[in-house]
Amino acid sequence: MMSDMEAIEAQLRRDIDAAADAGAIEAVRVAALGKAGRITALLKTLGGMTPDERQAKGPAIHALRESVTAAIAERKAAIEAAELEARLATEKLDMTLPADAAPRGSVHPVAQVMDELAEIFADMGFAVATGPEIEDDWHNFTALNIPETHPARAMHDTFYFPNSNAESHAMLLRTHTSPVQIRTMMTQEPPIRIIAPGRVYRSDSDATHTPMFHQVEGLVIDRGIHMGHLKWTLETFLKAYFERDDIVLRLRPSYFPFTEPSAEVDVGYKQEKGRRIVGGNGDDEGHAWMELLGSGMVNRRVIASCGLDPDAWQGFAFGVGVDRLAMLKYGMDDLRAFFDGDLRWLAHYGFGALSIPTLSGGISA
Ligand code: 2NL
Repeated sequence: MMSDMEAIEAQLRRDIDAAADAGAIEAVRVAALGKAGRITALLKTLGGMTPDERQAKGPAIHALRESVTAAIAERKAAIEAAELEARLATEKLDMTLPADAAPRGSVHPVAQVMDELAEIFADMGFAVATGPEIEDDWHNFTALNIPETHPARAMHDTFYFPNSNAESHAMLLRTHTSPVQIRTMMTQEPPIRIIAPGRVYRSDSDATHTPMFHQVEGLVIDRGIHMGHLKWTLETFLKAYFERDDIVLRLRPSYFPFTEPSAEVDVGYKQEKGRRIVGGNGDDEGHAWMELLGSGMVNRRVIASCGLDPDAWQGFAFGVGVDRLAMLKYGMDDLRAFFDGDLRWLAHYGFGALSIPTLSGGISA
């Protein structure tokens, strides 16, 4: 028996010393200590012994199991250390290599222009207001002095939600950002100075109209506001936006139900290499006028709809298409390309994420 165990131990120690890699040492472990291993078999013989026999032979068998287990663990650690050493010696990582080029996104011109507008108007004391794109017809029409029967409602080609009927709380996609201003007048005390930029929707689709487009409206409510404030604000805004001092405005009488009086605002421009360059007097040689904004003094009925006293508070408002502003400044000629999601178009017309417009840095620099 004793010589049996000595033979097993001697053989296992030779196998352990001969194991050259992780697979080999594992095979030795299974052959010795696994379910059908030789030491496991020895341990099983203890079960069939009398207590005296077990007391006599048990300690040696357990000692053998422990010394073989320790020898295997030691050999395994040595093999792992040698394998790591070999990898460190052969595998090299050049930390000075350039990283793989990751695809880089860009800021859409519409987003960039909205940031420019926020920056320009912030400098004049305007806050940015936002609101829901799904509106009810009271905030989108009724509060703006556009009653159910008013022809202006048909003008808007509104997207209504199913089960909307004219009488009861029709839900719709907002046709302008005016409802944001209505909500602001109903929840904030004047004086109010806000711009409301965002997506608006009209059932209209051709080369120059997309069913979704972007608008920014502005609103000032204070005491003693008059059209001089409106004209100065628009002139200051357009000079900052187009980054030139020679912007000339022409105000033409117009009609909107939500303003009285109302004025269409034209700017002078000239055609250069097939592009419209904003600036100069539209009546000058080589120049013409282009309609750019709608504006006016907020209708008393709109002020009253929002729970304010129109004898105490006056205001002006305006609306302008953001997509058109972007096209005029950055020279794109097809509105539909704005919303195609073509990455080549974005690579060409998009802005770097860090080119943040500031007045001090040059608004589009
Ligand atoms: C246009 C015309 C305009 C307004 C929008 C407005 C909003 C309130 C009250 C009164 Cl809450 N007016 N907005 C006023 C005049 C014109 O937009 O041609 N937009 C592209």
